[in-house]
Amino acid sequence: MNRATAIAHPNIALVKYWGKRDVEANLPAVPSLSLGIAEWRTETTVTWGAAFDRVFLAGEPAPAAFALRVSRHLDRIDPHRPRCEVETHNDFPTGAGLASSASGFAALTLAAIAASGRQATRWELSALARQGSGSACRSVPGGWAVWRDEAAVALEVDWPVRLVVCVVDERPKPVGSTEGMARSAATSPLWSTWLATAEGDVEAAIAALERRDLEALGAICERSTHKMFATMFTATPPLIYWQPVTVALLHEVQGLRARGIGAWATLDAGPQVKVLCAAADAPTVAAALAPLSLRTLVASPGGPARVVE
Ligand code: 2P0
Repeated sequence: MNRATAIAHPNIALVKYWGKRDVEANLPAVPSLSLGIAEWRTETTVTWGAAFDRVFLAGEPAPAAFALRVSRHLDRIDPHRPRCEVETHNDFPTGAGLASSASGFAALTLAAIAASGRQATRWELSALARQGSGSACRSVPGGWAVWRDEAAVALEVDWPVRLVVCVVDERPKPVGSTEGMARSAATSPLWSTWLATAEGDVEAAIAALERRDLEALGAICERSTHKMFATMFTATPPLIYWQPVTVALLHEVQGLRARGIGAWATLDAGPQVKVLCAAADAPTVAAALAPLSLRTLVASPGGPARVVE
């Protein structure tokens, strides 16, 4: 088979990845823990052996920078590869802090390995995906995933929580994550605290998951998020990914908690707010946040990346 299609879901970190201990190898400075999103996906087809290297994004020739990142990733998978054609499609906004590079590099890795006729373990696939984009390694196992160093592994936890995703601005972010985390690491006075406390957050999150303690998990999730943003706000020049409505949504989440509804917010390198809650509370949480958002989606845990044809 020299053509294969793979699907991967984006993931949202509850304990955040922000910073690299090795830029060249793309190894993380901190461990992270994430949850896949079943309702969104990237579908990628790779033809291994074509007249030219060509990359299509949503049916159109991809922008040059995007195509170059894809070609470089294929080179990593096989430095002696033939020219390849890649077609990729996201059913959610690209590059707006909604984890499109996570599902994108996970799907590309699986499709390319399958199209090239090679075999790889899930761990090897995750480690390869990481080299394309760090968070992509967590989209390979999907579900609840922990990424500590070279690759991410699944936590065997069946717990149908929900993430209410509030989209507030679909424009691409002004500063990409890779550049943003390098700036935080180089200039934020809070960086050493961020590094020193991350492992404790992951361990506490795993313990909360094991006892299905949503309140504890939610508190850790908000703490990790705000510590990450503290390193952004205190960078030089400061990184401000939030919009006014982002702050309004954070207040609304606190208001929900004050009314006894378990809801905890997280954000990525963008203005969108994602709210962790129990499945039974998701309609109430979504109804409270929808008036402030462009769109809301109630997301449930997504599975692993997989080859579909
Ligand atoms: C995360 N983010 O844990 C964190 C939280 C954004 C904020 O992973 O440089 O695109 O390609 O490894 O994976 C976004 O960063 O960065 C990200 P690279 P990536 O989800």
